[in-house]
Amino acid sequence: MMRLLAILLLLALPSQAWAAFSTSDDFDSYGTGDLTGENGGSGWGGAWSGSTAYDVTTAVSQSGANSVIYTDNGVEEQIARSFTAMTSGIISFYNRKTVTSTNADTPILWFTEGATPDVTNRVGGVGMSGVGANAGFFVQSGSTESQVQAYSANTWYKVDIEIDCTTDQYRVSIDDGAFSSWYNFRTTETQIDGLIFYINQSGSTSYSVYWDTIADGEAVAAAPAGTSTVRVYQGRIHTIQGRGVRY
Ligand SMILES: [Ca+2]
Ligand SMILES: [Ca+2]
Repeated sequence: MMRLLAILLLLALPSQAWAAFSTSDDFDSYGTGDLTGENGGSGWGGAWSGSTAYDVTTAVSQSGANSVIYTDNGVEEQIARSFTAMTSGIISFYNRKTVTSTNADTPILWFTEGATPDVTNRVGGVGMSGVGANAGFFVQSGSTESQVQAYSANTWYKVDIEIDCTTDQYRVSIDDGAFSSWYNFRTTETQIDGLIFYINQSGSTSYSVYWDTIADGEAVAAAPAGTSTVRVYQGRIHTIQGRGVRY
């Protein structure tokens, strides 16, 4: 009886408490030009909103014909979008930069919490930097930065950000590699509900940065040769957690 009661209690937990990232956009339904105002994909709470320096382009793409390009213009700026709130799960996207220079601006994908996603309510994020000891993909929590791994110019990388609002931490995997250590959110949060493509204006070298294929990391995680068992195992754990079973 106790076991039955426990199962019934678990089934009765509100699904919102276990909500995962269930949002996607491949930018392929848009015309070229300004991204701001575009409202495709699924799982979002409104259109892309922000700087007209972010454009849909066919120059290079990771999926379909289109990606998003930002070309350096020496200004700190952002474009943002709200999505259906998540409490745990994996935000997956692809990122690419034309230079590794120490003197180029730093693009960062921030995840946020708040009615309007903005750099002021950033919670954590992953950037591509050429600066100092943290050159490469790096995570940022407040003013603390830690390198995840180096990157090569003009190469698409898959970035997975695993969110955990129970511990107020996140971790990162590049190209389906091992996850980083867990890093603290800047602020404690009950949910995450927005993201930003952000440019931290810090250098003078001209460059471009691209983003493509935002998706649920659990749904799109391709199994690299020889490691399929690991990837399937991770996916199963998340599915089980989504049904409220504790370990
Ligand atoms: Ca534009
Ligand atoms: Ca695409």
